[in-house]
Amino acid sequence: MSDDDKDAVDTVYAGKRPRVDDFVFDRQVAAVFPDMIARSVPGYALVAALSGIIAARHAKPGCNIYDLGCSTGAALLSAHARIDDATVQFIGVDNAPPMLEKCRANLDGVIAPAQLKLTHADVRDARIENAGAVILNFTLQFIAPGDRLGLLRRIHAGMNTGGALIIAEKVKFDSPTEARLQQTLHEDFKTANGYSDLEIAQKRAALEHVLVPDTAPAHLARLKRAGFAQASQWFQAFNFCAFLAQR
Ligand code: GEK
Repeated sequence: MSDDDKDAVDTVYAGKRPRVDDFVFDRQVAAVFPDMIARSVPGYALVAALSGIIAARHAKPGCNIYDLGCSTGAALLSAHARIDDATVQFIGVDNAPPMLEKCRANLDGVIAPAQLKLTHADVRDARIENAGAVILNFTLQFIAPGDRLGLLRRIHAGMNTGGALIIAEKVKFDSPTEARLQQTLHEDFKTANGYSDLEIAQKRAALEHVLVPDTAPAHLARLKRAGFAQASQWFQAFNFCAFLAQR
């Protein structure tokens, strides 16, 4: 991250828009991403930090640690900080060039070039092999629902026995009462972090067709269907959850 961007405040949806287009991870979003995600996703920093701890517990010498939808590299940095082994490879994949550029700027000089591979690709096309841990945080929700099981099966197939898949997601709820409550609390979180009602409403409209959440039980059931020996939930803050599946 350059010094310019470190403190860049997210005002992407602050101005009234005549029409709100679907959300994209473009240059404008990449420039303010750390601020946007910290103020929008309750527990984001904790999830990134704990993902690194979980990845480290599952890393074996010579294995690959993947961050699929790596954005600016927070989870990769966290994993690297806890894995003191020069034979481990850190592989980040993202299909948005501006996000990957930020990621490279953040990781260069921290992770040795020989241990780091950043790939511009759709996670559905990424080659996954010899994986000790795969981090898929806040990214499966952007994949077409019909492609999600296939992606998880490919991750499972590329994972070493004893390896871990870490998934964090926005979730939905079967109960309308709980759905309303959690959405209200999430909006309260955004208000507390300085977003206006207009910003919250325009961002919601931008994400409506782009971010398609599943329920937590649907995540757990699909992880089992994908072949994982065990799957559990280890985090929730309002309508955001994280899961751990082991092969
Ligand atoms: C974090 N894990 O900071 N293929 C590759 N990348 C994708 C795809 C896809 N099909 N779809 C979306 N992305 C990160 C996640 S954001 C989450 C952060 C959010 C990428 C997209 O370009 C973006 O960088 C990331 O997934 C999702 O924990 O903003 O809500």
